[in-house]
Amino acid sequence: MTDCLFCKIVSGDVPAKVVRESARTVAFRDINPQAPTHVLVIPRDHHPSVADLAAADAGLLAEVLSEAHQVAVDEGVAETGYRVVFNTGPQAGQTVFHVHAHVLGGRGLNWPPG
Ligand code: D5M
Repeated sequence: MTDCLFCKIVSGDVPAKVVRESARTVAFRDINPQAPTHVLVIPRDHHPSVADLAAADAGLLAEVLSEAHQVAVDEGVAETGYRVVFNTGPQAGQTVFHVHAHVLGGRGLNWPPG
């Protein structure tokens, strides 16, 4: 999609600190980090939300989750613990409507989240 911020990161038109790539996914540092590790994992293809991705391509959703775990390993937070979050819809705080997994770690994370 031409007016999608994360599609522009995939195409290289908007710069990002990419930490990991696969044929179908890109992982990059969140511009407003909420934890010492805060990386976003996205599919290269445009899907607005995790619900849309699950319906359209469950295999790609599994790959996004696998890449999220590999980010945690690469960042050294897999052993201590990390969180993978898909904000879905405005009330959950989704602001960018290209599905993205937040990978958060490197500090204690409260539950329930705000
Ligand atoms: O999360 C959207 C996230 O996207 C939010 O944590 C900020 C991040 N963001 C926004 N613009 C950029 C750029 N240009 N680079 C990296 N990260 C970015 P949501 O769950 O939709 O609220």
